[in-house]
Amino acid sequence: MAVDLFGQFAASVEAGEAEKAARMAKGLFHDLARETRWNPAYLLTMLGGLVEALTTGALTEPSYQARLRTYIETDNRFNEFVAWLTPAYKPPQNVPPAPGVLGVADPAVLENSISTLRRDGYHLFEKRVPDEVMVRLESFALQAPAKAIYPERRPSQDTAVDLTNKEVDGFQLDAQAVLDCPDVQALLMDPSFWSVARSYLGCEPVCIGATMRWSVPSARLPSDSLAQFYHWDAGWLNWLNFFFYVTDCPSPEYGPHVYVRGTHVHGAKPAELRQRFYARISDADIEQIYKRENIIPVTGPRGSVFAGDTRCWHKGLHPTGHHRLTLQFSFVSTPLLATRFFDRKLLFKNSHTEPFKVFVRENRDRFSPLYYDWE
Ligand SMILES: O=C(O)CCC(=O)C(=O)O
Ligand SMILES: [Fe+2]
Repeated sequence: MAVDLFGQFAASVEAGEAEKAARMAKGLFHDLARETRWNPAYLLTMLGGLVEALTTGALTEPSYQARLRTYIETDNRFNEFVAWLTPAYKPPQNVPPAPGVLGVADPAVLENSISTLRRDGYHLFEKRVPDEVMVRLESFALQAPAKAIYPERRPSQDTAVDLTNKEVDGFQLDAQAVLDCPDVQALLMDPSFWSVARSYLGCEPVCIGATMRWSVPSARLPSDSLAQFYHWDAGWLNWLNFFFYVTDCPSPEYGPHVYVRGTHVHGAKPAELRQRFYARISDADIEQIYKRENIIPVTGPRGSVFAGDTRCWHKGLHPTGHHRLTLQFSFVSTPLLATRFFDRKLLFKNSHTEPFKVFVRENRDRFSPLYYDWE
């Protein structure tokens, strides 16, 4: 694979992209040199991690840390460089446009969503998932196995979802139960999410999973475990998330997702914040650096869908008045050098719907064996 990648890389250089490649490589090496003072330990552990991931599918803690540091210390240039290389060995499938729930068979709709994503890092789609699907997902999420998320320092615990429980900040639904839900399977087959992810990532995307979470209102401080402080995600090389509001989220008391527009790219995060490494950042720090009009809460009725490159600063606002239920799909350009999303592989089961099983079998590359297995 490495040889093939090199061949493809050389071909794209020959195809006249040499100047761009050189510019990107120069920027990357410049940042690496400045930030790491060429500390060979980082670079070697990272390369070792890549070889390890390629051969065993595993990513050890030191290689994960090295990859994370390279991401931060090059202020995203490393990831941008890999993103540029990825289509050479994982070209996007040439799939005929299909509308799906986002209606992106219309090229103007697809182009608009991609250009907004590139500029802002986020895009809220005009089309919504039909109400009846969200109603079913909500009832599923009220009785599905879940872990309660407690305020800091109290470990989470397997419990039934109880939105009246005043001690909890939220519930994380069991990932396997989420995949077992036929409505989730139907949405995972919907071509519009794949189209948007494919166009944004420029390669054939891999879906690493679906998560569902309740956030529960309280007068307490925001929850770190529920990502209610500003942060950027860092688990993968390049990715795109889709968020669905399964319950209404019309205003701040419902705890909408908030992002800082345009902060997914190189140069958008000041060194002073990056140097805190992978820390949660206070509202005051963000508000001091970024203009108010660029700090965007995403509000909308049940069924709203938005895509986000969560390299942007973002958080879920802590709800003070109403609970909120979200479904999230994560698509990555490559699962290589990625953190495992869940503590175990998710299983495709015989009990899953027939169309979903066919979809998975026909699209094996979209569901990496690093993340999934058959029962
Ligand atoms: O719940 C939200 O709106 C934010 C979730 C998030 O940022 C995360 O899980 O990393
Ligand atoms: Fe996040």
